Amino acid sequence: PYIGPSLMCADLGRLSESVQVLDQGGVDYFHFDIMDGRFVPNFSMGSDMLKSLRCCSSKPFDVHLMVEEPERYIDVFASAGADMISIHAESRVHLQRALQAIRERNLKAGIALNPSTPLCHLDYVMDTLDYVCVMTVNPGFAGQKFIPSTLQKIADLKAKIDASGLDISIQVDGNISFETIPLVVGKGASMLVCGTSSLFLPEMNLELAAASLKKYCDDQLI
Ligand code: S6P
Ligand code: MG
Repeated sequence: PYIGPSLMCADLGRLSESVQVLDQGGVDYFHFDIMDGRFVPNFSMGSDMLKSLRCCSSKPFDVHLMVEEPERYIDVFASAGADMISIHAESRVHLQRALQAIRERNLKAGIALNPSTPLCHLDYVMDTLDYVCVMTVNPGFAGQKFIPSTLQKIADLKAKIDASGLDISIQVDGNISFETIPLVVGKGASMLVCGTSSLFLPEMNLELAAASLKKYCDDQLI
């Protein structure tokens, strides 16, 4: 599975240093959580932060828009240096138009789904979709508990993608830990969002944490 550090969980005062350490440590992409205080009751990062970190890594920058009216922000994140953007199906959005707008900027287009949102929201837009971000916690905060019913959802999504014959990746976001990684990967997830549960650990420096997570993921037989 691919490792994507959730940068809102990093030491925000030393963000560029953390990105460099993680880049060298062999992570596969970087996950940026964007919140507007409306779609979720919190704030996190913005496009200027992404832009100023662009020089620290050439790995893909993945933007998770937890905002109402995400279409308004596609251009600003595309110009800042995003490579992939996911929008929430539950936000105020014309899904197909937004996905198409992301792809027209030559970025990968994703849909994020809250834990209770059914997969039928993907119907009719599968052909304009590169990845699905399955939220395994309710969005808005790091450090929450894994919601077990999302495991069946990942399995159902994998079956749906396989039946479509399309090339769509499954990303999982929320309490992705050494305990939950084998479970989600076993159900078909290939992109992990790694936050306080697996990578940004108070008792371990980032270099060591990245190395042990990478070893753990490389050793996964599934
Ligand atoms: C939360 C956000 C996530 C978190 C990540 C935190 O709304 O979308 O990307 O940053 O899930 O990871 P953890 O391990 O603290 O749950
Ligand atoms: Mg996220």
